[in-house]
Amino acid sequence: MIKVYNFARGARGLRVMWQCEEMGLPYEVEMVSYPPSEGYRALHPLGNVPFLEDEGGVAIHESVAMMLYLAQKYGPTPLLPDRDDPALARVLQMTVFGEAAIGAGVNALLTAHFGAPEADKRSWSVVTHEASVERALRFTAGLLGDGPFLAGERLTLADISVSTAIGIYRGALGKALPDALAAYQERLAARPALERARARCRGQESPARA
Ligand SMILES: N[C@@H](CCC(=O)N[C@@H](CS)C(=O)NCC(=O)O)C(=O)O
Repeated sequence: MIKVYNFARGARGLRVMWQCEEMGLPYEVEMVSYPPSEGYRALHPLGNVPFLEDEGGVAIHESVAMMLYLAQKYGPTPLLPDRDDPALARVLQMTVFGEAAIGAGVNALLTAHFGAPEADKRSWSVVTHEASVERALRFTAGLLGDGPFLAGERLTLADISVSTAIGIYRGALGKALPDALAAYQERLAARPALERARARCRGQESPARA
């Protein structure tokens, strides 16, 4: 059985749960306390989330790798076009871009926003990360254009990955979005699969592995 370890508000764990809901895959969720316990660190020494376990000793600690693993292991799924589909390249590119270009940059901004001494909150490094994330968002809005999704007429892993990173940017940093991305976020938020995943998150109250 697929098991997703996540913080109560861990957005990247929601990436994986949302995908499971879209694919109709059964999964368990175990909440991780913050700071993570010794028990959790014994399982995953980096101590961050999400962390995924599956049958056969599978253990993964990068959310995009989890998404690709689930699509390949339990697909075929329209979320990941097959090898002959021209949409495959864009889906792979934007799925990785969602974490490498947006999510990772947002993490650097969050660290500065919540942790840096006042004098460093607008350091060269912070301003550079901010410009880079904003550039990535403009690029994403341009790619989306008037389309409903990032790679054609249907939802793919690219949307789940990118939209989650945009959600962290907006939610945790309180940043405004270009209009096209704000509308995109609203459309995706109304998907029943995402609503179910969010409800599963809310339903997990007791921190595990304390
Ligand atoms: N690249 C990783 C990033 C994981 C990450 O930054 N997770 C956050 C929560 S969404 C976290 O655990 N932050 C606390 C920490 O790193 O100690 C992924 O996509 O899974």
